[in-house]
Amino acid sequence: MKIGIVCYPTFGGSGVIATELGKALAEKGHNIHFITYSQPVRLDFFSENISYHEVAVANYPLFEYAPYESALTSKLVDVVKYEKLDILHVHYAIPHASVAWLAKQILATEGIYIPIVTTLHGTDITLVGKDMSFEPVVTFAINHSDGVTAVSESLKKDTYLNFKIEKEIEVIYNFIDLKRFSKKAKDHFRKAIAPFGEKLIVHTSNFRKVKRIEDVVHAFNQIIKTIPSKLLLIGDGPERTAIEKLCRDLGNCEHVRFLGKQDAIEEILSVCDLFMMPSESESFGLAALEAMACQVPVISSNAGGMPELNIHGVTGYLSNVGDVDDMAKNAIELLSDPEKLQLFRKNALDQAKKFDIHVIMPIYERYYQKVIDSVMAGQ
Ligand code: GMT
Repeated sequence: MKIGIVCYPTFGGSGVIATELGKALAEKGHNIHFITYSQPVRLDFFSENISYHEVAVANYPLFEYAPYESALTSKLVDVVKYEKLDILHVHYAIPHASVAWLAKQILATEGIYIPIVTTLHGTDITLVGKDMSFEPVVTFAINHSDGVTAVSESLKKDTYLNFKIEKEIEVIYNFIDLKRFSKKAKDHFRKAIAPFGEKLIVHTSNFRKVKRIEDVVHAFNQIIKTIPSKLLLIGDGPERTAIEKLCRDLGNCEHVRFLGKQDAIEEILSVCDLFMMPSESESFGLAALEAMACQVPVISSNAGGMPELNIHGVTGYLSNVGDVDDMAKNAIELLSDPEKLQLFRKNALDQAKKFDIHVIMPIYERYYQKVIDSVMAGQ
């Protein structure tokens, strides 16, 4: 198949999933065209089956806001037409789903019919998308996509709850490349960061409010009173300064390391004992899946799709959003019981294997074919 993929080219979960999916489909022999405003961060190798089309937004003194949507629409029309794409897969509803619909209408005037699949990722539904300033467009674009997928049952439910959706939504879970994300022998790194055998607790995110990183820091503050440990905070974003200040106020800076954005995250995860994800809302929790693949159990909130990934009492523990005491209690219990920790590590890996890219990618392939067939049948 010739597949166009539209996504945010950043470290965000939707961009990572879109890029990894495209890479895996290309490896399988499909022809993949990434259409994004800069090269996707995970698109780090050359393949004869992958092309990258950059969306350049022309600047003009009249534009207070660069018209990204118009530039992307024009680029989609161009790429679909000249590369003869079979299907367009757009990730994150805003603005990609409505842009794809407009491109489809333009192409139809020339007798070209391009099926559109929209994948809903999370905040496009649970946070930003349902805001009045976007809701009518998101509802329309979902209802006019030829296929719609959501990354968890919880996100599917939230979509039906928050929008008037007439379309059937297919759940296709996030996935992981277990070749890359596996426990690596990096003990020298562990010794450097925890020279006295301290336990290592880790959190990775884009440091947005929705991640509730303050809960990680407060829970950690309770944990270090019982268990000598270090906290590794990976990533960067708007909350970073506030979290640094919180550590200073709590006086635990010497035990907290801000590692910033990291490429080889799997190497750091490999030496960690616990992963914390106390998010306010989390449609799936790709970062937790990456930790689990590296045999790190998860202490998380029970928001959104987290219970579909992190199995309470098996791969980690779930707590109500904001229940820092419960998170700290669960972490202390697990860190002070080596046998249980070992069992949870194994369980975490077993659970991660269910989301192996080689299991999930063929589901997308079959879904694309189903959507193409139904669009062709309706012409
Ligand atoms: O909101 C983010 O953290 C980024 C966002 C995205 O779309 O880039 O992540 C969402 O999509 C990921 C991939 O499908 C999911 O694993 C994350 O759970 C989801 N984030 C939220 O729902 C907050």
